[in-house]
Amino acid sequence: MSVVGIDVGFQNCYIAVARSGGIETIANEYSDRCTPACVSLTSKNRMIGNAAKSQVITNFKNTVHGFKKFHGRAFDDPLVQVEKPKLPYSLHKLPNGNTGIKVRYLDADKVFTVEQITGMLLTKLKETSESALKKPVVDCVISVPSFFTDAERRSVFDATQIAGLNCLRLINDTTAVALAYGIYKQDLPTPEERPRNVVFVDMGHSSFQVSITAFNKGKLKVLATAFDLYLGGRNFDEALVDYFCEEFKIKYKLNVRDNPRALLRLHQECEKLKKLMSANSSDLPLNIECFMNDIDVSSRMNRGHFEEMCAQYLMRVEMPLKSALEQSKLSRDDIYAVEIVGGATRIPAIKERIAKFFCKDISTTLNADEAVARGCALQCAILSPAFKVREFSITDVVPFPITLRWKSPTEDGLGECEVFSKNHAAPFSKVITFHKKEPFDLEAFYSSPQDLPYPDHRIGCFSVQNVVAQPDGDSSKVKVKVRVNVHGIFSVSSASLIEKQKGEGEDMQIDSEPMTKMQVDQEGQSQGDQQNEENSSSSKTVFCFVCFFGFSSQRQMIIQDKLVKELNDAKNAVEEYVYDLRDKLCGVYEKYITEEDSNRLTLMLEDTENWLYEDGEDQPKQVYEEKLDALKVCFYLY
Ligand code: ATP
Ligand code: K
Ligand code: MG
Repeated sequence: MSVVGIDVGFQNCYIAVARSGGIETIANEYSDRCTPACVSLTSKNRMIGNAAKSQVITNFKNTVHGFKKFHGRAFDDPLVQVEKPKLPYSLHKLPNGNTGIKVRYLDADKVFTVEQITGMLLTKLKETSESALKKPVVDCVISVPSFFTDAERRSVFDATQIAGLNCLRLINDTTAVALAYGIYKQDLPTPEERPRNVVFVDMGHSSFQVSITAFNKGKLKVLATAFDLYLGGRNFDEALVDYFCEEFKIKYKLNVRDNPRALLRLHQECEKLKKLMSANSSDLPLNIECFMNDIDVSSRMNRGHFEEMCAQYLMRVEMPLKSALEQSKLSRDDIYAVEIVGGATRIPAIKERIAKFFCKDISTTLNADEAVARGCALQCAILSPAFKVREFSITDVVPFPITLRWKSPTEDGLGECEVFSKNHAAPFSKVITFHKKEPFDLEAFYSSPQDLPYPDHRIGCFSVQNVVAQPDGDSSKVKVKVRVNVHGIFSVSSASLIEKQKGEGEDMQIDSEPMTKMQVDQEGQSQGDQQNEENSSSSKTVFCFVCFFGFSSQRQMIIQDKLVKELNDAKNAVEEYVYDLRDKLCGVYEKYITEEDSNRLTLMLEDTENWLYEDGEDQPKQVYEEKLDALKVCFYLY
């Protein structure tokens, strides 16, 4: 079993693995610990990572980067439409509405899904880890931004499957960082003492994330998260690009924006200049030879001027910090440390803003580039039975509140209830009891669309089937288990009908409006998949069909395929039983059974067979299972 953690960044990916010496980040074949999130398709092959990055300018139409935010997004999504004009490659609307990436590959036009592109990238990262570990890599933990919604998480998860990885957990970036921070700390307060509260700030290339986490010995609990989805290192590059485009228009009469290659080159040079300015406050040169139309260009920039240009971005640093602090209900004095990671936190003005807000020096005890990957590997080590690591419990939060709405075809019981509030502990399972006489549908959606960084607030629709009234006409109790799983994804995991016990009864069914009544049992935190259900004699699992809203992903197809397969298996089992028993009645059983019984059984088998082609043609799985059980019982009675 492999222990691997992967930080899939918008720009940069890192891998950490567990080896005998502990957790370490590993280098790729270019001796680089950073693998660019870049895929380049050519007429002969595909290149991924460093090799692809070197093609960004020469093969700009077919070199794909900056695609992380397209996960789970429709082509018409406002975010996609904002990104589209900035990309050197083309986007394409897929038949299902998703964002496709259009390239020329092996001399043919090809449209890839974002899952396929990330799948290619992950395949590369998998190979890199395999060559470091010298064994196959399957199990891993992968980071996602804490603000990713279900659709985005499911899409990333699909990409891991395309790459042949078994993702044990999609962990939030800042939670991975918190784990990397806390697990080796020897001096954390005991569980009885007041926790140590630490702020984690991660500014990468594309976004800005903040979390406040409480630590005690052996555990961490995220208290709050906040973010700016559109604030990252690339905004600072773009500010410089804008500035020089204007300058070169006047100074050299060049229209840089009309020339994709020149624009990409300017981007690269501006990013270098930005990094230099982090270490150097003096005037710095920008020189690009043969930039456009054989013209060499040159200019200068310094940190002071740069900060003025970027004032609008620097201003936005405070908001998420403030939001996280307010949500955590802590005061500045309760904060033990402010730890920063992510490449863009190296910009001095950003560090200053963060320090100023918390009235505290900021700490850089973690490796800014590798902390996320290390945290992922640590989580993988904790989940892996093959690796010994200190026990450390992680409680994350639900970033966006989730509401469940239910309705039935004829009963007028329409209702809704917020099942997971903002910052509710996750992963977490709850059992909800409904009183119903017929099948019903559950719709899950994010409660506050206005706070959601995603255009569709629907999560999924779940239909609870085969619900019937009790023999005495009363409503049946249906227990539905809902959860936010380890990946931060919501689901309805099971539904069971509780059959009324003799003697039990009247007083628990007194509710006059049975169908609208709903009760939520907190089942406590469940890190794994604990299935400690009802005293099983009285409960029966009812068929629950699942459908996701939003953008059909491979996962949805996998789930549907699985349901269809289970259904077919159940139906085939009935058919096989019929044929098998018929053979045996004329064979091995012949001499043990009277002719009369044999005829009766044969008749029963014939009935069943006819049923399978008529009424039984298209039934829920459970009906076939019951039919099979009934057949078996009939046979044993003889
Ligand atoms: P995201 O977290 O948004 O998915 P990422 O994880 O790929 O993106 P990081 O690798 O954390 O991003 O950071 C990359 C960004 O940090 C780039 O914008 C890069 O230019 C910037 N950066 C790196 N070093 C410096 C530096 N010394 N000064 C300023 N910016 C820097
Ligand atoms: K990264
Ligand atoms: Mg990052």
